[in-house]
Amino acid sequence: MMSFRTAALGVAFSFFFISAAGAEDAVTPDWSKAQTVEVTLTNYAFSPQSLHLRRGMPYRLHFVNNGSKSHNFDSDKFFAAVTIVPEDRAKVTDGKVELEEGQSTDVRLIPVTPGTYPVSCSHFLHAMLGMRGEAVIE
Ligand SMILES: [Cu+2]
Repeated sequence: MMSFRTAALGVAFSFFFISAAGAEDAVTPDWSKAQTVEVTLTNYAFSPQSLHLRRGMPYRLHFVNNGSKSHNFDSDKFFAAVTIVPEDRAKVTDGKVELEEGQSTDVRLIPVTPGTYPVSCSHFLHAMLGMRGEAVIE
């Protein structure tokens, strides 16, 4: 038979887990409800050229390289102004999302600091040929 002490501990643990789960819900956004925004890279343009995001909202940025060579979405200032989910952080290196021809990837993030951040492709001459844009956090 369960002692009073064991039963009391069980109740205490139940409360602990319920409150822990509640706290988790409060700080973790529901990524299944994140808005997907497609960002397409081609030779030699970004679409949209001006990416508009709202501060505090969860987004899934879907980067697609439809060009015939490697491109990247290079904006260290933009990536410094957002919080990226830990699982997706490795997809951004040195402030860039690098994509081979035909490759795509998702980066889930929450914009934090409002501002207008320049975006470019850092491959040789690509910015000059038109791969320039901006990311705006409102
Ligand atoms: Cu490029």
